[in-house]
Amino acid sequence: MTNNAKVNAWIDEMVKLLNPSEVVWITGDEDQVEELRATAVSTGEMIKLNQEKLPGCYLHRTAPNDVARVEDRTFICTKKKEDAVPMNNWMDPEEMYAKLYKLYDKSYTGKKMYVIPYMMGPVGSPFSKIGIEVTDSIYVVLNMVIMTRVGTRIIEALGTDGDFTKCLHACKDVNPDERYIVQFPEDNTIMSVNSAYGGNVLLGKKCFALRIGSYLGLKEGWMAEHMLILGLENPQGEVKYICAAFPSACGKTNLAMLIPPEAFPGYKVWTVGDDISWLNIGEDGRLWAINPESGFFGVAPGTSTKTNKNALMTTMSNTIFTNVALKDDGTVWWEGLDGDVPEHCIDWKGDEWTPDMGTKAAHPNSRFTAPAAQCPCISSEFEAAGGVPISAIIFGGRREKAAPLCYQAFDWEHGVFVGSTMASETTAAAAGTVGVVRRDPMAMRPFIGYNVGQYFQHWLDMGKKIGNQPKIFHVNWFRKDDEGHFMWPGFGDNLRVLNWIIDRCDGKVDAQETAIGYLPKPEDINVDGLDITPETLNELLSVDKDIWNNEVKSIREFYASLDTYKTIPQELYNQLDALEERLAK
Ligand code: OXD
Ligand code: MN
Repeated sequence: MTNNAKVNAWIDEMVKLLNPSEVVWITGDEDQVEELRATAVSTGEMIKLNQEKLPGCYLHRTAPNDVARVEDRTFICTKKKEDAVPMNNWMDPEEMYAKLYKLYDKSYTGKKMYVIPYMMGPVGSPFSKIGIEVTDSIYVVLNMVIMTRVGTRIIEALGTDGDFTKCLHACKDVNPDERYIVQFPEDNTIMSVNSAYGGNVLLGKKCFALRIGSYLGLKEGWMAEHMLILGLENPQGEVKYICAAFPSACGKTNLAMLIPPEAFPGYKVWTVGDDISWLNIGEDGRLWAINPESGFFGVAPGTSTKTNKNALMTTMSNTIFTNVALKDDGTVWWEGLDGDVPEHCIDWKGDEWTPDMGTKAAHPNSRFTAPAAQCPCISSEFEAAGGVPISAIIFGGRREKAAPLCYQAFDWEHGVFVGSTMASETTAAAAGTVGVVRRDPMAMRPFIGYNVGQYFQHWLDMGKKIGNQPKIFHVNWFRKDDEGHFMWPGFGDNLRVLNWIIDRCDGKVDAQETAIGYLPKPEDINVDGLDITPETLNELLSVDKDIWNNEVKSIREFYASLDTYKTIPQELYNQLDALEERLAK
């Protein structure tokens, strides 16, 4: 398939290790992909859905113990421990390789070995990178075909001498006690074993595009971030691009595909990406973003015509659904989808389900894997080799109380401080307790491929190199009143806040200066057609000093917990002191 000696040597090594019955190179040709679908259906690995209503769509169920990313089983293995901890689990690479090689040993016996050459980023972009994933799972192959650019054209792009990220996956028996998701950044290598759930096994996504990507970004002077990318077009036809980092399952896909409310005629949102951005400094001194992925691996529950019509439309064909419910008519269902709750379906575990059972029909982290090109609002710049120029960066999380609806950082350095202290209530995207507040710097907590203090320093250093810096903002769509109701409608109405953000970038609107940053003046948020009282809006745009004094304490503790190797930049401690002083005034 290739005359790249490095690829061939690695594949030979893998064949010896794994002992497959056959090696199958993924060419990306439709005939081959169709044959794989048919095989997966014949073995029960996938269920063909109603092809009249959902052409090209399939359903897959994972093992009930294998439904989310497993952060406690995810490791960054670097020669020196301090290059990975304290935010990551660490093990000495030699020790980890020995452990893993034992687990992989002959694990493909009697199975085929699929070799997927793939590219993260548009073909032809100087910012794109190549990986090769070896897997024993057709489900992984079919997902990678949607989520990345795969096949012969990537082998051609790699050439005889090109470098690639080595990605090895084996389902084995999905034993959670021997499940490992391991990155070896210094060897440009990823190894995943004993899982078949998306985020753990589609190795181009979190493992490569974020963990290995962030490490490469540090070495090479760019950034890999857990950010959506959208273009906001105004009625004059001008498009401004925004990146936004929210933790997993906090609405990145929804914001990326937002449909403007009626009060904003002539506005449009164009989707460039919904999860990951790779950011490079352009010759013009601006920050330019590409989306390394070519599909959406979105959370299904809660997706409806009301919350995200564009996502729903994207999934109407050629989509793989994972762990959603199967309706009697061969279509799919999940909690929060439009229409009536079905009287009967097969739940995500494959069992009979009726509404009176009181259980969820779809797993809360059930997903759709859909081609980005099918999105009705996909940006014309989606395949642009140079990416799109970023005007604003937004950080945000789920906070019931602390964070106001929106505020702007005073400058880049303060923005890095704001990002580094981000906090959010946990969701079902990762295994573990849901709903507890945890600090999630830049929404990258599970994805930084190296030491977090160095990562903050990299953000500060990049700021110095970007001549024309994007402005940095923080948003919180999830503020609740004392009765526990959401105070802001969210979804399409978030455009009202994006519009203020772009106006700030364009210097068109004033703001109130507060201890935590610049807040919108209530009259500058267009609430036409919205059922919201002036009191609620004022409260959404207020800063509670008691809460923020507690935040200061909690951030101090957080920084201390990260600073075992004294890597947290002094600038960030200075920012914290300055915040404390402003609050005391
Ligand atoms: C994702 C995640 O799948 O962040 O995007 O978990
Ligand atoms: Mn994500």
